Amino acid sequence: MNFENILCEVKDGICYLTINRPKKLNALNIKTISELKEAVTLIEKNNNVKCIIITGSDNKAFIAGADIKEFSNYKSKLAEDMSKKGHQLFDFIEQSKKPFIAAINGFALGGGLELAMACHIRVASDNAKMGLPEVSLGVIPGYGGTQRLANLIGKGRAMEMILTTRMITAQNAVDIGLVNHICDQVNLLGFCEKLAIKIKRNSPVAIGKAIKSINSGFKYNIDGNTSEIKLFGECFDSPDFNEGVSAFMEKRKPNFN
Ligand code: CO8
Repeated sequence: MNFENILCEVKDGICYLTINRPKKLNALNIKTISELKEAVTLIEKNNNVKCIIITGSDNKAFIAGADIKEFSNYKSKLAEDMSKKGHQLFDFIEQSKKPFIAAINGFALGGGLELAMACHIRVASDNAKMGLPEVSLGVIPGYGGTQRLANLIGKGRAMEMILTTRMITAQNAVDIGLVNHICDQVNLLGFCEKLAIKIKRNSPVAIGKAIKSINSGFKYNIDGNTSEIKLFGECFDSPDFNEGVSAFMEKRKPNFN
């Protein structure tokens, strides 16, 4: 599989997917989202793949969010469409019968943390920082974050993380159950590989059904996601959105009234 913004390699039943835009801290632009969709669709059908590890290239970021420059001129309709596409991809990953492990090797922010949360297991390197900074840009998490974060760490903590935009450390993330494990950055992929090897010894059919069964306990979030898509789109018609995104691009602090 040849892609522009992702690397994809299959070895001994494990597929390694690396988001590869290091100069932009692996930010998810439309091209990357569509390549990821193509890759995971092929992986789902490939019987040689038993487990997938997703990571970011270089040692600074897993993914620093959706590409802010790309969506800076969006209005509500386009934003809703983008949010829907992201939801479809991340739901596909969450509902996959093959386990996805997120190897969080640095910043996992906004859409990046949302992708990690769609994976079945998360492991973070000790330098990782995680957060959902969207409200500082005048938008809200639009790839399932308002739903999955609350499911993973509880409503109160999710409210605080989203409303304050505070980035948390890997140790904080382990403490609140956002990630399963923490390890040195150099050992991160090896650690994830060991998990993948343990998993792929087991029945692929049973693994698929276990994932489906665990997920079925959280189906109530479908309404939440529909409302998130609509609300996310609405943010793009607000002056706060223009101010938040302009401030980021001009490398200054936003000034919201
Ligand atoms: N989008 C686009 N470019 C980015 C992003 C991003 N999310 N993050 C970093 N970059 C770029 C920077 O602009 C910079 O590029 P350049 O060199 O051309 O100026 C380069 O990556 C390196 O970044 P910095 O110089 O900023 O590196 P620092 O070490 O100073 O800071 C940070 C690292 C703290 C991670 C900082 O880059 C940052 O705050 N990034 C933005 C984080 C953020 O707000 N993410 C959330 C985005 S919103 C989102 O994800 C919504 C999800 C739903 C989307 C639905 C789509 C419509």
